Amino acid sequence: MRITELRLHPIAVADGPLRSSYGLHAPYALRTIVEIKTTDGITGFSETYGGDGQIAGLEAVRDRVVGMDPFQLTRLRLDLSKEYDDDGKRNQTWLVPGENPLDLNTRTFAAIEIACLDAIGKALKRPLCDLVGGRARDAAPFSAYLFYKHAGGGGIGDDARDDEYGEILTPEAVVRSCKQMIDQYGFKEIKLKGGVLPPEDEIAAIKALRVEFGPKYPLRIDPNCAWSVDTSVMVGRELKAELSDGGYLEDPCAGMDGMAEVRRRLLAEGNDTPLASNVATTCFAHVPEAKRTDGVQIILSDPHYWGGIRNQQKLSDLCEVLGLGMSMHSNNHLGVSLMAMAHAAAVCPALTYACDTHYPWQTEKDEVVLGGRIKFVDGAVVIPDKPGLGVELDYDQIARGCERYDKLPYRKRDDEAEMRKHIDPNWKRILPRW
Ligand code: GKR
Ligand code: MG
Repeated sequence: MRITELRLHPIAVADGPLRSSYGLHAPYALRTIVEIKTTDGITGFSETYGGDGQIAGLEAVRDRVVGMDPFQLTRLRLDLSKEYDDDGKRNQTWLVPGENPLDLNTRTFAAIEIACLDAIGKALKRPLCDLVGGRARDAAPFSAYLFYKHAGGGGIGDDARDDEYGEILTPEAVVRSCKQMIDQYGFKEIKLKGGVLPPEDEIAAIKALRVEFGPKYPLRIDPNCAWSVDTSVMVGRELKAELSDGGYLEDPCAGMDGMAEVRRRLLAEGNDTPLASNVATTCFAHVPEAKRTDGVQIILSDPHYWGGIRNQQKLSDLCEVLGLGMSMHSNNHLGVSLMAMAHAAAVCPALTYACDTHYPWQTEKDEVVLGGRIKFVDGAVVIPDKPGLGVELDYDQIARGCERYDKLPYRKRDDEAEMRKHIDPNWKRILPRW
C-alpha cells in the first residue's frame, strides 16, 4: 500500500464567546481535516489544528508523504521529530493559547500518523486501537468541561448558532451549565476553566459545584497560569476538600519552578491535591523535570500535539514507570478528533482520569462526521469495532466548513485580540493576573 494523495481541508467551526486567561474565543475556531488516499483505494483521515501555521507544516511534508507506505511511520517520525535545528534552536513555531510553544513537526506527524492508522485499520478491517495493542478499556470517559462565557452561541450573522448555555459568569450559571451538560452527556467528572474572574469567585463556583453534585463527581480547575504562587497556594488551601478527592489543580501558575513551589507548600500543609499540567509539560523532554521537581503529578496528554497515538502510549508507559498520573487535554474540535482521542484513551492504561473535551461547545451544524455528532453513553465514547477510527466523513459538511473558513479574515487563533475587540479595548494577558 502506498499513499497517492494528501488532501487538506481547512475548516471553520462555530464557537461561542468562551473565556480563559488567554482572552476570548473568536466566533469560529479553525481546524484542518487531513485525508490520505492509498493505492488500495482506501482513504484515511484525521483532524488537527487549523490556520496557516498548521497548513504550512502539512504542506511542507507533502512530498515526503505522497508515495510513502503508511505502515512506515517510524521513519517519518524520525525525519519530523528532529527537536533542534542545525543551529541548536528548538524547532518551535507559533504560540497557541493554552499551551507552551509547541513543535509544529510533532503536530504534523500526529495528523499524518492518525490518518495512516485510520487507513491501515480500514485495510485490515480492524479498529485503530487494535493496531497498537488493543484496548485497555472499552469506552473512553470524558469530563464536563465548563467555561465562563458571554452571551452568544458562536458563528456570525445568518450563520449564528443558538446559545445553548447562555451567559455564564456566576457560580449559579456555572452550576446550571454543568447540569445541562451532565443531563445531555452523562459526564462523571467536572472541569472548570478558570483564570477569568477573581479567584474568590472561581473558588465559590467550585464550592457550588460540589454542593450541587457531591463528592461522586471529581472536580478540577484550570486557570491557565493566571495565578501567582501565593494565590495558587491560597486556592489549593481553600479548595482542599473539593480538589483532593479524585480531582486536581491544573496549571495554577506559570513555569515548573512555580508549580513545584506550590506543590511543596501545599504538601507542607498536609494538602496532597495533585497538580496537573498541559502547559509546564508539553513534550517528553519536560517529563524528567516534572518528576525531579515534583511540579506536576498528572500529565495532560493529547494525541494532536504529543505526536500521535503511539507517542501517547509511550507517555502512558512512562507515567506508569515514574508513578505519574495521566489525563487528556483538549482544544475546540469535531468528531474526527473526538474519535482519535477516544482510541488514544482506550490504549493508554495510565490514563485513568476522564479526558477533557470541548465537544459540547460545538454543534451539529458544524460536524463533519457522516451521520452527525458522536453520541456519548454515560459520559463516555464507546470504542467502535468498525475499521480505523470508526467514522466516515460528510463531504458536504466539509465543503460548508471550508466555505466558512474562506470567508474569515483571520488564519490564527488570537484570543487577546478578540478580547480587545469585544470586551475591553485595553485588555492584555497578564501573568500572573492575581
Ligand atoms: O479553549 O480556551 C480554551 C482552553 O484554554 C484551551 O485553549 C486550553 O488549551 O483547554 C486547554 C487547557 O486545558 O489548557
Ligand atoms: Mg489546561
